[in-house]
Amino acid sequence: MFVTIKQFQTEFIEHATNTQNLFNALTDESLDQRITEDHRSLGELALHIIASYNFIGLLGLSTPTFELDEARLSAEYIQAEYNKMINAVLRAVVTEWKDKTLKKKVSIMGDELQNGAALRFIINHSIHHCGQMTVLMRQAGLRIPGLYGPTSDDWVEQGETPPI
Ligand code: NI
Repeated sequence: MFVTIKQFQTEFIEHATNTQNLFNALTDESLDQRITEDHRSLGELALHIIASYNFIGLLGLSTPTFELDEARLSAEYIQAEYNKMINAVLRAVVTEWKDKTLKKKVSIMGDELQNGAALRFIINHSIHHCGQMTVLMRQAGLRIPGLYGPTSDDWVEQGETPPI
């Protein structure tokens, strides 16, 4: 769990920057990419990541609630909504909480956890779905930016042979 706001801020900015790069590689045509009809499409995974930040509101922070506007759905809409949400989350945590707030316990859907652990959970959850997105992005033929390590596209672009 996070014990200081600074610690959260540093990691959140790194994660949000990586994820924004990933979302920026999406195209309108790729949003319906899916493995089977029973699983989320690439666009649905991205929207799920944005909507998962609605959870932050349950911690008492004044963050916006994301609601999908079907009529505006596009890669550009997803990229802009993600950007809006992460900036709001970062601003809220940094301005509304102190280090000691991270130790306070909060009850979420029957589970009691500390705020610092809840923030850790929300980032881990996003990483989990980003990994799923990269598989669908590969299937859709997109150029995949590195997240927590280089993708094979990064290696090739640097003139290297991707390791097996
Ligand atoms: Ni999820």
